[in-house]
Amino acid sequence: RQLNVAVVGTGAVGQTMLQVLAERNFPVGKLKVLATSRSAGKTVKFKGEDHVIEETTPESFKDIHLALFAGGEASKLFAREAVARGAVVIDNSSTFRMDPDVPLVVPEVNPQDVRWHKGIIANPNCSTIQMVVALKPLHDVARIKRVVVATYQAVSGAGQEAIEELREQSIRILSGEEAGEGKVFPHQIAFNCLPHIDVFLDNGYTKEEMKMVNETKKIMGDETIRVTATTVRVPVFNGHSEAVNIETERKLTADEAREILRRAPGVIVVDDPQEKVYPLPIMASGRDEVFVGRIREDISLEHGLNLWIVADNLRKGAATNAVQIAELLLKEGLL
Ligand code: 11C
Repeated sequence: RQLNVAVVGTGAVGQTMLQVLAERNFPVGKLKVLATSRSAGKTVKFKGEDHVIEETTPESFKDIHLALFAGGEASKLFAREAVARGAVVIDNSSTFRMDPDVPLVVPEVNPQDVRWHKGIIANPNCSTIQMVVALKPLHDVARIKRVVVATYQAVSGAGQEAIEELREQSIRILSGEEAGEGKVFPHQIAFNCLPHIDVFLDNGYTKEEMKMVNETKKIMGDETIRVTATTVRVPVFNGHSEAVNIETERKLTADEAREILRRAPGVIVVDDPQEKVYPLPIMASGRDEVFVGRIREDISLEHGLNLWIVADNLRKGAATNAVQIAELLLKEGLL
């Protein structure tokens, strides 16, 4: 059966959604590409053919079976309108993620949660997705009590304009000029690191950090896991990296963890440091799997492990995860 699909958003994530739908041969019948009036009239390619971008209105979702929202304001304005017109929405924005009526799904971790959807299924934050794909198989065996994570997040997570900002600043600095005023980041991003992603909250954490805390518990289905995060923007074009420390109830050796992760769905273990082999953003960029390496026992803790987790934030962190949810809905007869 062919499905009428709408993709809402034509930025970095929206474009990647189109690419992933095509690559995975998702059964797209009619395709609508929707965006704001700013992009309406322009064209995007899908399977080699030009599609004219239309301005999103509530009526855009008439006869649409599946609507993939890439993120941003559109979700608040149109996701419920789409559901009211019979579409199932997979939403990549943070709008509905913590809504108790909305499942928050990573197919390798909590596929069963798609079954209770009421029209909207939320796609988690990119930095959360890659972390839980690697942690869930360890949690199942040894129960994770606490997670301490520091992220090294690529600029593509902040969209197409952010990619341009890093490129232009880098060119200017390497040409001996001033970096100039940026529009996206609060400080120069080229040749710098910013411990600031999204806005600061009253507790001193950023919203991005609290997303990792709250979303991890919901996806893993375990409110008892304690999580603390420091999220950092680094001058990498694509691919988020994470240094993750976990404390488990039962002891796991590094070898056991490596074995568990080798068998885990969606994970590739890349861990031979003597040969200079470990995950890198340039290795993960363009791939759909989560790469894990530097797996070692925490020498300061009895039941602790350190891991280095890298994935393509636009693909597994956003578009691929959303399309995998759609595939899961199809398989379960929920679309
Ligand atoms: C970033 N994680 O890298 C953010 C982007 O809640 O979907 C994704 C924001 C979100 O800037």
